[in-house]
Amino acid sequence: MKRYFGIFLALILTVSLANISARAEETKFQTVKIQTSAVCDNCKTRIEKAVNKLDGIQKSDLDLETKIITISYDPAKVNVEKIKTLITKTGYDADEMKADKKAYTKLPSCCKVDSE
Ligand SMILES: [Cu+2]
Repeated sequence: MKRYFGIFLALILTVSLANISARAEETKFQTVKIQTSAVCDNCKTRIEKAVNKLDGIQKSDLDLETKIITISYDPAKVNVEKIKTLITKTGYDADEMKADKKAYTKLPSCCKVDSE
């Protein structure tokens, strides 16, 4: 009987520990919304891919209707400034930061805001 009680205790302990770490994982991440200059699906994929490569990014999703990208990130590993800089280096505006000119010229013509 004593042995079963021990197993029972161990089980409870395991379950509650798993719960605590799951909660810690959730609160670890912060969310930021950044206005970009994405035009099409291509842009969406390109920006999300670039952002997801950064260390500390949990997930990112760009809404093409508003051109706003919503990003969950770990503030201990990455900051908003870094994320915005990366987006500009990919060729797109990020809030008040303008797209890197060189990167922008490399974009396919369908992805340019002022497609001449
Ligand atoms: Cu595009």
